[in-house]
Amino acid sequence: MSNFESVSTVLKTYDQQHIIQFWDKLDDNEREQLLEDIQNVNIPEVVDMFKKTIKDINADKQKLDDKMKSIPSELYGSVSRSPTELLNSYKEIGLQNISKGKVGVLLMAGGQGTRLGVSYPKGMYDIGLPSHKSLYRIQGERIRRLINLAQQKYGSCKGLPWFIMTSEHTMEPTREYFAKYNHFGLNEKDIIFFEQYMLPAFTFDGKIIMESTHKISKSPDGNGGIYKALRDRNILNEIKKRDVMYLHAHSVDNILVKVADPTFIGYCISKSADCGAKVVKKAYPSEPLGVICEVDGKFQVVEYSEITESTSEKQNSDGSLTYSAGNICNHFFTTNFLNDVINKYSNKLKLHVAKKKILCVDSEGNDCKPEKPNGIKIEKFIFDVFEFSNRLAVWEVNRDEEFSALKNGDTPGGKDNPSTSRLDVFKLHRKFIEKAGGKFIRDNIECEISPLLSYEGEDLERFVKGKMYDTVLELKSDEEISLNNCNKN
Ligand code: UD2
Repeated sequence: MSNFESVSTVLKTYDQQHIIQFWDKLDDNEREQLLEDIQNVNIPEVVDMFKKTIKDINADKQKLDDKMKSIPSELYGSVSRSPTELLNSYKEIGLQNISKGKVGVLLMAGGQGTRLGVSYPKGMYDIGLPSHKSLYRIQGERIRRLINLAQQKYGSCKGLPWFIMTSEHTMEPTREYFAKYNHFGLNEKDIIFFEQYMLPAFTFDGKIIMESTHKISKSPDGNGGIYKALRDRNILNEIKKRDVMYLHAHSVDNILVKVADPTFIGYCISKSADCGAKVVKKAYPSEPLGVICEVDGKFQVVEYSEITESTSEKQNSDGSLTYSAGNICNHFFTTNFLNDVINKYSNKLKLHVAKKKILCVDSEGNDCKPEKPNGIKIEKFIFDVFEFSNRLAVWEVNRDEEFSALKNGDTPGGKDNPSTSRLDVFKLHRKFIEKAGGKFIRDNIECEISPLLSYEGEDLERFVKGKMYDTVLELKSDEEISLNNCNKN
């Protein structure tokens, strides 16, 4: 049987023959592309996924809301409620494990950045800091600083591997970007890229949507696609081979992220947790953060898009939000837990559906831009494995020190955009300088500290103590200063 014949038999069995309806009009190149596209999709599996999710499309959100219970804040740890000695002891545990090479970073960078409106990977975005460093660069330099701190404290560091999940759209540009910038001075062998899988979009009646006459409409399978990708791209084995026991997983778009945060890692280890989640207090009811709560006796994250407005607005008697433990896409996993999830539970992960306006072709093969949702996208969420955890550690952090999301393009008065991210960096870094004995003549001075100099405000006294700043302040490492001088000469 030819390739075309075997493909068309499968399509017929699963009622998807429309995928090849324009076959006779395609040239050889287009036919080849279409066949490859179809063969890259596991048709029986995705059609089965559609059947499982279709029931949820119109499901009453109220049902989930009725089952949600808030978690009393005493049940989780918190930076602001912990004494300094305890925080230092967590940090020490984390840093010691980093020095022994037991910690790895899992970066989720497969999203499409649709809301931000850029066509390149979000990690390459420059929010307009004085240094013009991108998100990727800032995160890479934070890893370098931690390696340095571990070396200073324990005499050596076996490495802090960085596992970066990309997708079809972000893989090549990300790789090229890292190579162009010399992997930000990190050891290339400790940066491992892997690609998540894609899922086709469906019409409401279960037909795979065609983006063009010879291309299936596909998008990444959600950040919960990380489990399948870790297994099928052989990354879990790589993690085990390197003897990494703890992973810090986070989103690409938080400018303040403490990559491989030793305090969080130390907290989770000391609680014997198999997985963990950082939270911040939700700022306002409609803030796009999932909330950690209890459902059917288990802690889980309920995503912001999946609860009703009235639930998100619920208040306690003192006026605080009932569901205030805001998820910031910042998680801890032991390698053992990942191994269990991947081997035992990956087929049990929930499938989430979102109705979307999806570009498509009509029955004549003309491009269509729908004005209302015409289909669904299916996604998995990274936090849906919490229900399989034996011990989930929740750690509340201070928003001004650890969370400022970059989601949207700049608009006047807008939220979570390049301007708000930039201002949050300036504010935090001014606080670091002031704590180290420096002063600012005004409180709106732009201030940026290189991650190569300081991870979270440490070691700054020698640069700033007793100094008064009246204009933009960019504190750079010696390496950056000499590189700048070389570039000038
Ligand atoms: C995420 C969280 C939400 C809250 C918020 C904070 C999930 C499912 N939701 O919502 O609860 O914590 O962040 O800012 O975690 N990504 C991939 N592959 C994909 C889709 C996304 O790698 O297929 C990455 C994406 O590049 C980003 C992260 O996952 O780094 C979060 O993705 P998002 O921006 O789509 O999630 P958001 O803001 O809706």
